[in-house]
Amino acid sequence: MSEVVTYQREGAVGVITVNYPPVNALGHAVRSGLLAALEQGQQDAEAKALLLVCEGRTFIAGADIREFGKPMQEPGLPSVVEAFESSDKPIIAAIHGTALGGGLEMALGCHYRVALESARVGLPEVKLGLLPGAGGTQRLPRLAGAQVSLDMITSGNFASAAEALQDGIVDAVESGDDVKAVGLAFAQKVIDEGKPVRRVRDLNDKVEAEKGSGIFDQYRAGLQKKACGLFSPFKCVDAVEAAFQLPFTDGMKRERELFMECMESPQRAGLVHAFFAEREVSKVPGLPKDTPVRDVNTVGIIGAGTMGGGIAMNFANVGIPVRLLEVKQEALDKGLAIIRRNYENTARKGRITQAQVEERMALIQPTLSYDDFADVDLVIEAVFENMGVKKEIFGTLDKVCKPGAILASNTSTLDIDEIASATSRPQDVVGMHFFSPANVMKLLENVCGSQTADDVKATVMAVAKRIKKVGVLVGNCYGFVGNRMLHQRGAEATKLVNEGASPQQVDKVLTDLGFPMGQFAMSDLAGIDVGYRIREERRKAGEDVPASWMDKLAEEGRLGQKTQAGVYLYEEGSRKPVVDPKVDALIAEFRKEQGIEPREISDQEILERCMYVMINEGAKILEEGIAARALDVDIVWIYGYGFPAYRGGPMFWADQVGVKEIYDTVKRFHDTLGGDQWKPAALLERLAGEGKTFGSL
Ligand code: T1G
Repeated sequence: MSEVVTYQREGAVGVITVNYPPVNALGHAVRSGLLAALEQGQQDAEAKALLLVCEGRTFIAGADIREFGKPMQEPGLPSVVEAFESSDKPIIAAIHGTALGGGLEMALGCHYRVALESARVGLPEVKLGLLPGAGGTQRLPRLAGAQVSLDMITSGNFASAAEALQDGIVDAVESGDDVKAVGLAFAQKVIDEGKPVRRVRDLNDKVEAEKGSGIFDQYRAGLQKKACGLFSPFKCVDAVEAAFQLPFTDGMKRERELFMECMESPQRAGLVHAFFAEREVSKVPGLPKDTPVRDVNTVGIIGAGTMGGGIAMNFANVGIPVRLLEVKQEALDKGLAIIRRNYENTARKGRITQAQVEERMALIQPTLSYDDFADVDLVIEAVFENMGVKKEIFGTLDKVCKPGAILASNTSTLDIDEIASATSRPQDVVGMHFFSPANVMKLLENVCGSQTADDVKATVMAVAKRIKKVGVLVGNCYGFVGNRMLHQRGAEATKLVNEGASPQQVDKVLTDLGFPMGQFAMSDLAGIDVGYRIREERRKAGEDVPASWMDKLAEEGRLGQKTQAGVYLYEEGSRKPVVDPKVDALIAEFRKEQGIEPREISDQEILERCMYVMINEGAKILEEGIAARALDVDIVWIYGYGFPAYRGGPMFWADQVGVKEIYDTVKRFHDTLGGDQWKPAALLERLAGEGKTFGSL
């Protein structure tokens, strides 16, 4: 008898119960257990109908993703679904929580489906680089038709129980939270009314009616823009189309072929890695899971600019009161107006109600006085990147804030220890680096100073979860993890342009890799003056920072999108970068001044120099312990900089390219180009020598 799937008759209903925490995933034990329980139900003469129900938080949430990439153990899921569908007793699935992927496919193999009104259903396989591989592409269209099936399967979005009822995916929706009672009542009704064994595979009206419709080609055309380099959405369309072209059995064979193509793709490997990495980052090595966290019931934010305002919204969105401090009333008014405008825009798109706009605005209390920070639990400083200003603020906070208040800086590069040195409580000081726009970007780099207390680390990681961010705990160095690597990529990209590449050529190599925007389009978004100011500060501090053609842009007032001209031109109200011949001329002029003879540079050299310098920096970050694991670096880049999740993040991608290949190239660049950035990281050299990967760390 299986521990994870049990059979017990209640009255005339044979109840098959799955209990495999945390989400009743269809691992091998569950698949075998389901067949065993089904067999018992078939043999049980007293059972006139069978009920499939789950214990715990949710109905089956899909195949067990941890099994992907390993040899598949029989019984495979399609055969389990088929066994249920072939039962000569009606089988009812009772759904609570989220019936997803293989879980919904199990339910579609049953003859009736009843859901709690709080339940949701979905086929999110496409988010893992896959497609529904246990009949979902063949059965869903037979209930819901082509459009609903294509929308659901290519987006991976969940549908509410009400939507599922409307689309014919479930037969009834019931209130309450006792899913077993609801299932038993529905099963008894099926018995009392003598309802037949209704196999979804035999329902052909919808697929007959839409045979030959042009929807599939239209859908493929539409996906060209939306798929962002992913190929499994197109395979999803092919699989669904087969339901309208082939008999069920042949359609299932076609689905299997397409599923296996996706399963074997590097995109699936990347997306599955990203799925688990996003969950692993919150489990910080060396920080016990039961580390206490401090209460955070009120938050003080210093600075009502773009970042401060965006940060304030994150807390108001989840009902946490915020005190927003500025030095001048007009700055406060401006900041609040921007916050309100952001909320009004969201309400206009129907994502929140006007009442929620007002509720959230009411939670953001403006103030000009530090006295209002006396009782806040967490302060986040979000003023401009100047160490002197930050130290002055933290000195004031040290005097004003209550003992135990956490004092955080949103600095994107500066030294947390130096900031903490302005206080008498370095153990309470931490970095909380949000990414712009702070109310949108999911990444939160939580930066530990050398004296930051463990409960402060645990608290800011818990805060990240509460405000729906992906928190990554990182160490303290210039640029932490993300910006430290980005800085190297930016420097290399700028040199490539010095040497002969154009900004648009460099950017295209990066967007072809899957980034949403290239290095220079990003500079235009952030503001050319941001980098310019940092270089000027470092020159003033006596560092040898080479002249850059980008300095000329800043000196000519071409600051990027905000001036409609930077590396690129921007039409009024447009964010689309347009190549400007004047910039090409400015670069040519700069090369002449520097005595540089431009040369043809290949896309491959651009890719290797932009990406491998990042990997080498990532390896240094890992060997210095600034990031605990390669997956932390991957998540920083996926959620902070739009690194394509289907490539798994920079370190996962490096493993796929080949660590040895990268090491050899980095070594070659060190020999030919020179510079510390090309000095191979010891870790990179070791892994290459041992034939190991970053994932093996
Ligand atoms: N397999 C294995 N583990 C899973 C899992 C899964 N499908 N889903 C979640 N977990 C783990 C997760 O790693 C975490 O573990 C814990 O459960 C809680 O998850 C043939 C091939 C269900 C909406 O894509 O969307 O079916 O960190 O933190 O925020 O066609 O998990 O606690 O150790 O995310 O409440 C299709 C993926 C698979 C669903 C719950 N199914 N999961 O969210 O909790 S492919 C999916 C989710 C498939 C078939 C194909 C979410 C959730 P730990 P969590 P949550």
